[in-house]
Amino acid sequence: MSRHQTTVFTFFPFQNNCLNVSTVSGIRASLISKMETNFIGDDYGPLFNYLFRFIVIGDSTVGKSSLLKYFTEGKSAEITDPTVGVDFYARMVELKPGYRVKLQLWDTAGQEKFRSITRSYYRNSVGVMVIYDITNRASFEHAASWLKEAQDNVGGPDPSKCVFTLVGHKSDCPEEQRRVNYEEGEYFAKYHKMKFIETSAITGDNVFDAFTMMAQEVHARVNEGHLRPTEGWEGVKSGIMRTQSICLSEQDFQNLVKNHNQLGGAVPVVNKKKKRV
Ligand SMILES: Nc1nc2c(ncn2[C@@H]2O[C@H](COP(=O)(O)OP(=O)(O)OP(=O)(O)O)[C@@H](O)[C@H]2O)c(=O)[nH]1
Ligand SMILES: [Mg+2]
Repeated sequence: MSRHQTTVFTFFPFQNNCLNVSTVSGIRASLISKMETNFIGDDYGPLFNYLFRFIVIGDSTVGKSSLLKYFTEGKSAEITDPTVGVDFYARMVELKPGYRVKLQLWDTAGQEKFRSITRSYYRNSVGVMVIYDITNRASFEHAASWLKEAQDNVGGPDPSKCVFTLVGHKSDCPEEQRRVNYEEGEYFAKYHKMKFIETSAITGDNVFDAFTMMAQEVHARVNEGHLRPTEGWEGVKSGIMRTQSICLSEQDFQNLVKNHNQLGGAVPVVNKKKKRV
């Protein structure tokens, strides 16, 4: 049986703002292709590829907190208190196999007295969900002013590229309680170039789709180059990688160190130890 010496070393997890993901991905890709025969681990997926921040707005009692609770916890609370100021939720979604995006979700108070607090949260959001209650006509009529406030306050490299979604909520309610037709919501959304969906935090209908639809759209705009992680803006951030282990021969290890030094030492190489295989 042949025996040869290998070197195991680890890439520590890092944040993209410390180290450029594309640089590291490029180095890692070329490394892996060069060292194919020595590759022993399968823990190469990132923890998440991107982080997107969304904000959820709309009149009080339309069901914003219930919708977010259902999306992040799989259930809605039986009794809900009005949100005071701003609340925060998070959930990971997989946009395609192995491609994860972390969603950070700001839940805002619909009550007028909190308006000045919630207004400051638009700037660092890349996605805005405007919610109305399909059984409450006034909440639909106020959607235009919520949308305008969001459009005036979102930030990022190109605020016009932020993604807006209109959500008609409480779709579980009986038809006789409905005060806003599906077609009216759809028309409003089309007119304002928004996505549209009806949801329920009682049955869970379309809850997951509402958020993933918006995440997919943000991701498409990131891919097209319209949106990107930008210093001083929290709407889109690059992801975090896992700790990774690769097993290399001594010769490959020496080559890597040489390349690593030529690249200005971008890849942290630690935990060098000898291993017999
Ligand atoms: N039938 C039905 N009721 C819902 C649904 N979602 C929420 N509710 C009810 O609507 C009421 C208000 O829900 P919240 O989630 O607190 O509303 P909110 O928009 O967060 O209100 P604020 O925090 O004051 O802005 C509660 O009584 C919920 O139980 C739903 O999908 N269907
Ligand atoms: Mg609330």
